[in-house]
Amino acid sequence: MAHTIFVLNGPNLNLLGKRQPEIYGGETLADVEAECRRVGNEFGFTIEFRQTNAEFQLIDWIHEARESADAIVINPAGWSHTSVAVMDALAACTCPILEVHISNIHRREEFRHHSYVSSVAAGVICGFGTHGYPLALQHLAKRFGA
Ligand code: CA2
Repeated sequence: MAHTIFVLNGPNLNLLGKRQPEIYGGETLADVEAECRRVGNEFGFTIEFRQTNAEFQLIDWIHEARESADAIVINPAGWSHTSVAVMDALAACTCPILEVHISNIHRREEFRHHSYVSSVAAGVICGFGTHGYPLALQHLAKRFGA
C-alpha cells in the first residue's frame, strides 16, 4: 500500500524564492512541491504538500496527519523556535517526524539555535537548502523499504 507523507510548511515560506535568496535560495515553494512530488512518485508515496501562515491551521493539519499519515516532513519555520503548541501536536503523533530547515539555523542568530520541534523529531535536516526536502523523502523510502 502507498505510504502517505504530509509535507507541512510554516509561516512565510510562501515567500520562498521571492525574497532573501542569499539565505533561502532562488527556488519557490511551488518548485519545492514539484520536486517533492517527483521524488515521492519514485517511491510510490502519496504527498500531501501544504503551507500555512496560521498556527491553528498547522496544528489541525498535524492532527489530520496523526490519523492518516505514515510520516510527517515539516519545516515549522519561525514556529520551530516559539511554539510549544506545535510541538505538543507533533508529540501526539506516532509516525516518524522529520524536521527540515532550508538554512543552517545553527550558524544564524542565537534565537534560531533552539527548536521545540527537534525534541519530538526522529531527525533534523538543516543547511542543505531546499534539497533537504527530497533528502527527507529519500530517508523515509529507506525506512519504509519503498
Ligand atoms: O531555514 C529554514 O527553513 C527556516 O525554517 C526558515 C524560517 C526561519 O524562521 C527559520 O529560523 C529557519 C523562515 C521562513 C521564511 O522564509 C522566507 C523565505 C523568503 C523570504 C522571506 C522569508
